[in-house]
Amino acid sequence: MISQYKSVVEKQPYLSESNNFESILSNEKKEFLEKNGYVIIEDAAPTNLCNSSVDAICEFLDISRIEPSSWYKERPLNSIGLVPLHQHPAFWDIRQHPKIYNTFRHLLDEDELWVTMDRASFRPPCRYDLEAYGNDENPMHWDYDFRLRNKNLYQGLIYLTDTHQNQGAFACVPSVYKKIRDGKFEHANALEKFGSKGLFLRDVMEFTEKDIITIDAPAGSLIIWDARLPHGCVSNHYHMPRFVQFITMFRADDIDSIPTEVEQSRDERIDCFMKMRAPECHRNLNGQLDPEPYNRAKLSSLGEKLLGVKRW
Ligand SMILES: O=C(O)CCC(=O)C(=O)O
Ligand SMILES: [Fe+2]
Repeated sequence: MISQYKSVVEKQPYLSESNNFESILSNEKKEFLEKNGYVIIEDAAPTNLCNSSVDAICEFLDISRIEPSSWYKERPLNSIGLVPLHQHPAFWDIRQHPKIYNTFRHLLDEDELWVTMDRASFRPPCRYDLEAYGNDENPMHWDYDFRLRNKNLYQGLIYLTDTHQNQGAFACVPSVYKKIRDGKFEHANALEKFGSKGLFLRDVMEFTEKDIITIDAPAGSLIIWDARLPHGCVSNHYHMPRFVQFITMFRADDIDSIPTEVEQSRDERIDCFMKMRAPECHRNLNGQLDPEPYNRAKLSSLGEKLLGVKRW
């Protein structure tokens, strides 16, 4: 399975766009994120790059984007649709896109960033006649123990196709985020149950569907959320699959800004990239190919810095 994919990104004029990042993540959007725990940035990733990432996922999973009979295998790789693919050049073309960088740059108020070499998600519509595909909900949870952190931590994903509210959309509980942010969370004691794999909201408090917001947005939208926001995704009851690429950025070489669970040294990052391997924290998933059998991405000057191979 050698990809025919050719990287489309040439050297990026990201510095000349640097004065313009206000238009990508406006101050209103930054305030919305602070107020609600999440924000949607439309048009962050161009449609052609999103389509290339969808193609990469389809090739990896051996499915067709439009042919429902190809979406359901005897057994899915896992129950929540994670696609263990990381170094595909299509993923890198989104990671090194100047708009995405400038969004995080404005958000974190920092020029020197590293990007995560994160995976993707494919979730076809639920099929109740197939036990393995009857429910693909990812229940509300936190991934990182935010009590251990003294800096804001943001997570993110990109909708690679238009995503309807019922289409396995990203979902979250802003009311809980607001209480945590304000130091008014009544169930703080129950957070003692936090483990290295995160914590489900249902193990901390009771809540109902009405507390959950589901986010529909067009292809190319970047959704960023604060790690204090309980989040997950609803089951896909639409007629089309959901395709997502996960992505976030951290301050380069700043251990405090990176959760220990996903922390990597500069050398480890470069090694993963050069050897086409998943970051260690994402290894050994069902269906993983190690190394990933694709051509290595062609990095722009920005991409080289976001990886760490070139110093900022
Ligand atoms: O798939 C989703 O929409 C949510 C994924 C999630 O929980 C995460 O990226 O931490
Ligand atoms: Fe999560």
